[in-house]
This record gives sequence, C-alpha cells and structure tokens, in this order.
Amino acid sequence: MKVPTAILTLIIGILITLASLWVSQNNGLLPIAAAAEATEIDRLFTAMLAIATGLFLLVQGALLYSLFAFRRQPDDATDAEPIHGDVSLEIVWTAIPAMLVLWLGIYSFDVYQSIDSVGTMGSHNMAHQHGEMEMVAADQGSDSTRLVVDQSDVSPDPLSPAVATETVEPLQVNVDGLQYAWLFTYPDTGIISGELHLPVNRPVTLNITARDVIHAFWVPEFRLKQDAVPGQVTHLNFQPTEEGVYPVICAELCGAYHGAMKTRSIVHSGPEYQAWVDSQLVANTSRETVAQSVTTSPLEHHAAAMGLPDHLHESHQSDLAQAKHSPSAS
Ligand SMILES: [Cu+2]
Repeated sequence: MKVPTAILTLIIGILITLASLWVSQNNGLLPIAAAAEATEIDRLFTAMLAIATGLFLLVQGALLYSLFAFRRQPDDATDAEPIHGDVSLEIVWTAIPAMLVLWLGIYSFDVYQSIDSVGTMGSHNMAHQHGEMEMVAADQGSDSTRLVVDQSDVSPDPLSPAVATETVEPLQVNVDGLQYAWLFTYPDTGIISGELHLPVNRPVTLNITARDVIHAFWVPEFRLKQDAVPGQVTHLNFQPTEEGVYPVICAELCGAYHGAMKTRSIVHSGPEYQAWVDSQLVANTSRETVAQSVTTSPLEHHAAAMGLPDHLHESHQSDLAQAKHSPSAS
C-alpha cells in the first residue's frame, strides 16, 4: 500500500508537533518556580524549547532518512545527478527561521519588560530607593558614579503619593558582591546577613552592587539574574511565592574561587520572617552589651545572649546548626 506524500507529510508534521509540545512540557530541566516572575520566564522557555525540539527532529529526521533512502546501491557505480539547488526551498528555510527569531526577540523583550515592572509599583518606591541610594552614595563618599546612575533611575512624579498609598511597599535589600561572598543589608532595620532572608508574597527590591570586580546575583528558582557592578547600583524587583531554601549563585567568573561564591536565599512565611528579624535585632544589641564575655562558645553565647522564648531559641539554633553543617544546595 502506498500512502500519498501529502498525507505522509501531514502525519509526520503532526507527530513532530506533538513530540515537541510534549518535550517542552515534560523536560524536567527547570527547578521549582519560587517567584511570581518565574511563570513568564518559564512560558518563554517552554516556547523556545518546543521550537528547538521541532527543528531538531525535523533536521535530524531528514538527515537520517536521507542516509538510508539515498544510500548507494551495491551495484551502482555511476555519479549522482548534478543538482544546482532549489531557490524556493532556500527562501522557505530562510524565511521561517527569520520569522521565528524575530518573534522570539519581540516575545523576550515583552517578558523582560513585564518582569522589570513587577515589584516596582508606583513611584513612591522609586523615591524610596532614591533616598536609599543617596545614603549608599554618601557612605561611599568618593563614589560619584553611583549618584549619577541613581539619578537617571528616578523620574520625579507629582502623582507619586496617590500611587503609593494603594501598593505594598517592597522590602528593600542592599546586595553587595565581593570576592567571594554575598552580603545582604536591610536598610530599614540595619540587619547585615550572609544569607538572603525574605518574607513570602511580599515584593522585594534588591539594590545590587559590588566591591571589587563584576559579579552576578543569580537565584535559579526565581529565574532572575542581575550583574553586580562596582560603582553602580543595579536592581531586581520580584515577589517570592514559595517558601523554601534556594541557592544564591555568582554567575559571573570573578576570580579563582568564583565557584565557591554561593549562599542561600530563605523565603519565610510572614511570622517566621518577623521572628528572624527580631532574632537578628536582639543579636545585634546583645552583641554590643556582652561582647566581653568569652566563657562560652560563640554559638552558645550568641543564642543565650538573645534570651528568646524557647521555641524561637530552638529554631534559631537549628537554623544556625543547619547553616553550619548542611552542604549548601546547588
Ligand atoms: Cu563572584
């Protein structure tokens, strides 16, 4: 029985399409999506993977088919037919990829823009950032670039107070990259931490910079990556949506121990986050008052000095112990 070519082509096309869609949905390549922005990124990634799988199957399939269908017969010693190309075929296989690339470019830019705007709700936030950046700039005295960059970020908006009242103020965290660690400073409370603690479902603005060379702040579960550049402040606006512990990775080769420049991002429930903030604040004050006492180990000393209720005390200790002993997730 001979199947007509048109029908055969149609069937192959449908099969390739189904296979591509299946691969794009069931690839298991991405870790869990822990931020609101991740869904947009994942949609883009899924589309790209579907297209890539389809093209791969088409090209490799045609190659494999040709290997067998046009194989030299054992008794055939003649030359192949002289073929000088096919103009319409070349137009088709140039136009289709060109349109795909153009569409992907526009789609990517669209996703990029929507992500950049999520979390930066209202200009009150920007004014807030502005104040903070000035503080940072003042801190670093000689660093005039920082101030210049900062001002270009801020557009004065007379309507800002009205906008601000309707939105949740994003949590501000200043992120410092240095060889080979991350430092997180919470300007509202003065907390400094080696790990990024965040409350779930609250917008966050990270103000990122570096002290020595260029680094890049990356949390795969948030699907977000941003350069950390000395003398300049870059931002990431996002909203964590899943509680959990996620790796923070430096994604810019920054020196001999670049591979070890890792820490954790911990997304807490609201009360848990507040407990962490409180424990840090208590730890800060007690560190000043009992700094001279050296009879206990730093860890016991630290926990005892906090004088927290038992359950908090325990959870804090286990948190510390975990941070100490568990190999960092990667
Ligand atoms: Cu680095």
